[in-house]
Amino acid sequence: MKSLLVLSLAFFASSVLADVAQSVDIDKSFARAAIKQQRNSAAFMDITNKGSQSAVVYAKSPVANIVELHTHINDNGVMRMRKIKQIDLPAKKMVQLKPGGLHVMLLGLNRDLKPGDEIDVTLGFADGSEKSLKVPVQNMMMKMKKNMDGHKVDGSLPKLMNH
Ligand SMILES: [Cu+2]
Repeated sequence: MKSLLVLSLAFFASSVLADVAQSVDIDKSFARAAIKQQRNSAAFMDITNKGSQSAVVYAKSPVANIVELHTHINDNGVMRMRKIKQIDLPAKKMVQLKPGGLHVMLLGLNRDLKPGDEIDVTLGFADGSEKSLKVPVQNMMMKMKKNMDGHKVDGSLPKLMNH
């Protein structure tokens, strides 16, 4: 009888606790267009965490062979990309993934990303939950021009990093 009570309490607890995917809102998502020789891209978005402290611990997408979480660091005036283990999501805060900052790196694209396309991106959170997104592809040549000039390849990253 006692074990039944414990079991039902456990079930109750798991059914009322919202997972991270449910307490996170994604806005303004977009991915950078990449055609022809461009085999890399990146996805950006605003992530609002309405729940308690968590993190994005991985991302995946069917359009890329490798998907990594990246940030930029200022290395003596040169902005360099760095792979990071997770993107922290503080409680009740919005975290912006944007050009020149945090981003979801799409490496080894297996198709062109044309402006107007929509790609599937899935974010995985620290609690094991996942959120699937439809991310619109945008042409960012104008927007990115300034940023691209300083977007240098990090020595520890694979050669296919060419933007
Ligand atoms: Cu990157």
